[in-house]
Amino acid sequence: MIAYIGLGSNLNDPIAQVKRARQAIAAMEGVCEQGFSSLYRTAPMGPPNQPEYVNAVMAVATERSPYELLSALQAIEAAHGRVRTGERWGPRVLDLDLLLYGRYCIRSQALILPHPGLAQRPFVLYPLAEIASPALFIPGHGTLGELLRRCPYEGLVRLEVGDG
Ligand code: PH2
Ligand code: MG
Ligand code: MG
Repeated sequence: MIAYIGLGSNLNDPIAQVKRARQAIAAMEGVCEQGFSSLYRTAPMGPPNQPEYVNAVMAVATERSPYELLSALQAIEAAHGRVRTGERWGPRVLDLDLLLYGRYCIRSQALILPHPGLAQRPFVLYPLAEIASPALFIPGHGTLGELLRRCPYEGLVRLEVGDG
């Protein structure tokens, strides 16, 4: 299955956080990196009195279930110093979001797929568009190309060209 993961950080050297997280994900058992976007510096969504984020999107091929993937991502967040404060959309050392898992639609306590918010967030859609086809189908929303047309390129600065 092809899955897409959103990476974000706005504390403690965000660029290094995102790069380290990429290595950790690529090293996971049953996961094979398929692509990695550029890094973007992005305006914070949510409370405005927080530093800018660095965001990127990674594609992986995986044999692991969406729940296994989710808990492995949460373990990486914790290992990389993520402390869950409970503040909604507040600053964080590392945020790893499972965005898409093939065409799965899941609505459980632990996991919602596609990731809610994916369809409106420029810091997800534009990096995703670097490593996925505009024809990528996003259940409940249509194609990536359609979503991009409705999402202004706002608050994004591309930092480094991806090598995915
Ligand atoms: N993540 C949040 C809250 N706000 N803003 C940007 N620009 N990028 C993020 O990844 C982000 C955010 C909570 O996950
Ligand atoms: Mg997030
Ligand atoms: Mg998250």
